Amino acid sequence: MLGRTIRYSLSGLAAALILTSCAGAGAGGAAVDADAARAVYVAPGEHDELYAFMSGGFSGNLSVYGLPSGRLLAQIPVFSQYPEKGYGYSEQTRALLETSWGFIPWDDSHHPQLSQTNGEQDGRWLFINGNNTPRLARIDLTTMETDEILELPHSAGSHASPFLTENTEYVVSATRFSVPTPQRDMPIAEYKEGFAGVLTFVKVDPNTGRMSLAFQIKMPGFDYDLSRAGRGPSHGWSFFTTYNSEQASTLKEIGASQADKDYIAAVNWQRAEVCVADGRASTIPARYAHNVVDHATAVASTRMLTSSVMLEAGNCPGMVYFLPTPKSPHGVDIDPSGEHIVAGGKLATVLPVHSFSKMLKAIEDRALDGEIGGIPVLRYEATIGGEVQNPGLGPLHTEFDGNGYAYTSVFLSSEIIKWRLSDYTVVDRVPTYYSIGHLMIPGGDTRKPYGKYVIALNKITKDRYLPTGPELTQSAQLYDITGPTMRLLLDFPTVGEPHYAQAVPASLIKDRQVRTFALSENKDPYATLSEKDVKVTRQGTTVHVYMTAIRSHFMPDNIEGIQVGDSVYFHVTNLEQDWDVPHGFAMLGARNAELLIMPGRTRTLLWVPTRVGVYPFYCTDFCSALHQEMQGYMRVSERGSTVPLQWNTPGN
Ligand code: K7E
Ligand code: CUA
Repeated sequence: MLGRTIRYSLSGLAAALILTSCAGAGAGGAAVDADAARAVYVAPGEHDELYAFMSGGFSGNLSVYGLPSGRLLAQIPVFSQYPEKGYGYSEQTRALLETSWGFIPWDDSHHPQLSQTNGEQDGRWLFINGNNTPRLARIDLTTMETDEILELPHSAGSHASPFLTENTEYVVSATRFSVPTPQRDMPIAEYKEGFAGVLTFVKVDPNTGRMSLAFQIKMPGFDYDLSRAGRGPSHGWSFFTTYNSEQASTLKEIGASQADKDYIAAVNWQRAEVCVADGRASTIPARYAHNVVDHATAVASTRMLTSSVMLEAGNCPGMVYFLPTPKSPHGVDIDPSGEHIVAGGKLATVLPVHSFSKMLKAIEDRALDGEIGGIPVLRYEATIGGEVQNPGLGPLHTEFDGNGYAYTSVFLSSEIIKWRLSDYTVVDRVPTYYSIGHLMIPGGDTRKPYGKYVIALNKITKDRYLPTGPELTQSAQLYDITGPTMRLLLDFPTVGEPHYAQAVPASLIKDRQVRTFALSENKDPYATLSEKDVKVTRQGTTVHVYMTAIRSHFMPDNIEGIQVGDSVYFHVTNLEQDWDVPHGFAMLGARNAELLIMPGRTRTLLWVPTRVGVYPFYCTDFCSALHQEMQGYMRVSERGSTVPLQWNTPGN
């Protein structure tokens, strides 16, 4: 009787708990405490504390959020055409998407990386990889625009990318898929003999940020998944995870999961520099595009490059070592001190942490376990610092709070674990909703983490948001990490799949935001700096319209004498010199996009009229009370028509 009473009341308590959590947090079910709302509330008119740059995954772009509010502030187009801004459509930006394969309007971006000086964020640039057609992009954080894209030759899936060294000496990239190197027609079954993985070191100019391919390292035909560079004592080294060290060429799901251990490749890039200088590398043919924006004209152009410097891993003793690591590791992350090398062994039962100082000792002591392709394999026991027990199922990525703790995302068991670096002990764990991939602590990959929050970047949201057809939004979750236990504060949706993200204190970049471009410094070859200089010219079937835009008119507004089949280039200069007054330009029937022209800039749209008639163009961005009047007409006549070329300006 007594037992029964207890049982009833226990089940009653359980029911109450379920009801409470349902009522508190919707069908997803996580309880959020009453103070959570206050912790993320940014009052109207106030600014967020941090900028977060979130990878857009297969959208190919980047989105900018404010934290802690989770408000979406901007989308920065990078690898994908973006009609809202005319990016990749306007004549000035198309060249950014050129590759050795031609114009490619899409990619899959994974890892944003903020530039660093002395291992700390310096707020200058952000780099991000294109995974599919291997590319690296650099975004200027004063304009939040893509400034440069460099294609990577001899690479196939630049996933371990772009992980930069602590003074941004290099952005480093490794191929995920090994391929025949150099490329050639060969049987796939001969993978082991003919396929290789290539690591790429791209030099960054410390003043301009401009990238140039310094050298590449040819490695055994494994899959190279992720990377981080050392810092402090481990500065000068880069670490790469590998899987498929079995070198299976088919059915990889099984074939690449056979061995107990794969490897972390530890690469001494300062040693590589010496070998390259000593002539141990060879210059080999390559084809890759380098696209840069000229800052005077704001016009992008492409240069095709034809060679790269390749170093065979086995041809530079002391440059590369393999650290056996269980099992099919995904992320590799280095703690703020530069000593701990954490591998996210996605099929491992423990979370292995190598010690950098033990690694150096193992190299000195020749504590070897054979070699692969001339690369020494160090003994696991000689390099391992410790193993985190009971890390959950499928640990992937680790970030650090700067207070002696590490935070690891765990995919299969959908959780974040917090563990102590000093004794590898798990001290806290929280569920994530659901299937977390990367996680991010502001500055959590630097010498000086900003800490305060950890953000879970989740693959699946199931029931956490209103349903939107067969595809549900991807999602981020914000947790407070200032106390001994992690505390969920907020869910917010993301654009595309958020692989990785980085966040920076707003104070580091907000006062350096460009507000307008000086009209007097506009060196676009088709710029029109004053309304009195507008004109329309014809050379054969090519028509150039030199047009200006200012509240609330285009000059000229009406143009006649255009013929079917002409190539009409609208070169529209925005004469405004006020912050946040872009004008848009859209032409009926243009098989293109709009232009969105920032103050002081010139952008060009190509229109090829296909039918006779009179067609309007108009401003798309609501710029003033008379925005709706910001419009004009194009008169299109038959080819060969005698209608003279004329345009309308006041008093004309
Ligand atoms: Cu783990 Cu592409 Cu960095 Cu996604 S990757 S999760
Ligand atoms: Cu200009 Cu609306």
